[in-house]
Amino acid sequence: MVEVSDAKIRELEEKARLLRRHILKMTHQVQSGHPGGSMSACDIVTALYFDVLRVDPDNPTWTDRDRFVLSKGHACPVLYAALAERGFFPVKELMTFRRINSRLQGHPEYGTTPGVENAAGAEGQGLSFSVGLGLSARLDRKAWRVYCLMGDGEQDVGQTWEAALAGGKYHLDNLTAFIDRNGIQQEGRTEEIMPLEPLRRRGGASPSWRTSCGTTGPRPRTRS
Ligand SMILES: Cc1ncc(C[n+]2csc(CCOP(=O)(O)OP(=O)(O)O)c2C)c(N)n1
Ligand SMILES: [Mg+2]
Repeated sequence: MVEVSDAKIRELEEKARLLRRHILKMTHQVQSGHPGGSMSACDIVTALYFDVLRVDPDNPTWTDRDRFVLSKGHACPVLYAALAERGFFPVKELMTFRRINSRLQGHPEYGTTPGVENAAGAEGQGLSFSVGLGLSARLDRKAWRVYCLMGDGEQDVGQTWEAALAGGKYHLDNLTAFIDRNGIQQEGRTEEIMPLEPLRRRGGASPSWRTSCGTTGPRPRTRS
């Protein structure tokens, strides 16, 4: 268990608020995109980019960087907002989101946007990609880690379970996977469309995965 100070938590909460503001502005100005799935992932992405990931905005392709794989690519506004605030490109570029010729397209493209590690849009592929990355780090005897963020509706894609089985089989202790359990997918509540519970017991589909559940979300600002 990693200890995080109260001051750091307050700093991260403030940063997450800032990212949420960016997400609203980006999707509102173009009247397009997925603000909901971006908002629900905001605390996870904030914690990763501002406390956990070893990345270098001045050298986005640094060989030894940690890799963040956004499997639910439609939530890229949160990724772009985090990358901009972390210094990978100018914050003002966020307002080009989903515009023609922008580097910030509606689904992330590898090689187009500094800091983006995978192409995504068709749900269900990110964990397989992450397993491959984890295996390659191990083969190269590298210490970098892989963090993969998936949606809960995305668990309906069978490929995620195949990837989880493979990750378990190979005991990939350099891979951390998140499922953003916001309870909703495009056409309704996850439990109505394809029930997932008990999700925790199914976690990783293999006993080799250590699983834990947490709650995220903005807390009301306290006056001091
Ligand atoms: C294979 C595939 N099928 C359908 C879609 C269309 N789609 C875009 S967003 C979305 C809902 C995803 O729900 P979830 O994974 O729970 O994401 P979140 O709630 O975090 O936005 C769907 C079905 C897609 N992108 N890929
Ligand atoms: Mg969802």
